[in-house]
Amino acid sequence: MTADLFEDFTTSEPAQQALAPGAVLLRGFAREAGAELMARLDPVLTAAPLRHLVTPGGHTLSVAMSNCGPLGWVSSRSGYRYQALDPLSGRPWPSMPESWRALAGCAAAQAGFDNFAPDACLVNQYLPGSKLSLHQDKDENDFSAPIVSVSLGLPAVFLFGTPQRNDRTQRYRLQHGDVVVWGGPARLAFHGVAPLADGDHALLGRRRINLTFRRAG
Ligand code: MD6
Ligand code: FE
Repeated sequence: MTADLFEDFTTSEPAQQALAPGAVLLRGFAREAGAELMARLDPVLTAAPLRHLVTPGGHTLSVAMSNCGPLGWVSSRSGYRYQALDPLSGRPWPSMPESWRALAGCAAAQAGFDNFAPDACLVNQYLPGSKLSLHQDKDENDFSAPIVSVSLGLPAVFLFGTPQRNDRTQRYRLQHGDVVVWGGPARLAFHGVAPLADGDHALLGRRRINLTFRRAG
């Protein structure tokens, strides 16, 4: 009761918002950890630099991507897949920082998915204008595990629908520290990110970083 009143008077939106059965937005869940999470970013990106992947259809993604953890998601003319080696270096992806893994596990548990053990973390960098078209995350072998998506830096508009491509999508503003978890009946929901608006974030400058944790293998 007290907590509800407190929330109502301090923010216009609840800290935890159901997007669909199996999908929840945890507002500010990673805000306190944000600086620690960001401190682990440079070493990951030094070992496995951000790159613009090409889709099987021949388009170049406006979002720059890298990975850490045992498996990494890659796209090329020959398809989408997870692989243990970075095609740029021929070496394993850098290891997943323990604080990242822990944060993802806590967020999953908060959303009702216990024992989430991600083996892949996709790092996405959005610059002003970068966008991600509506898609499903369906290249993983294990759909019983949720997707955990952590937003850092500039705010973005996240589009979230259902497992049917033609259903309406809802729009949610994701801010620094927000975490979205989707699994169960929402695991194959279509989702995307609208073109990033320009801005200047105190910690990250003119960009948005999204960390997406999966159980791929
Ligand atoms: C987001 N990202 O940036 C959501 N999926 O908030 C994704 O859904 C996503 O960034 C697959 C590959 C890269 C992504
Ligand atoms: Fe996705």
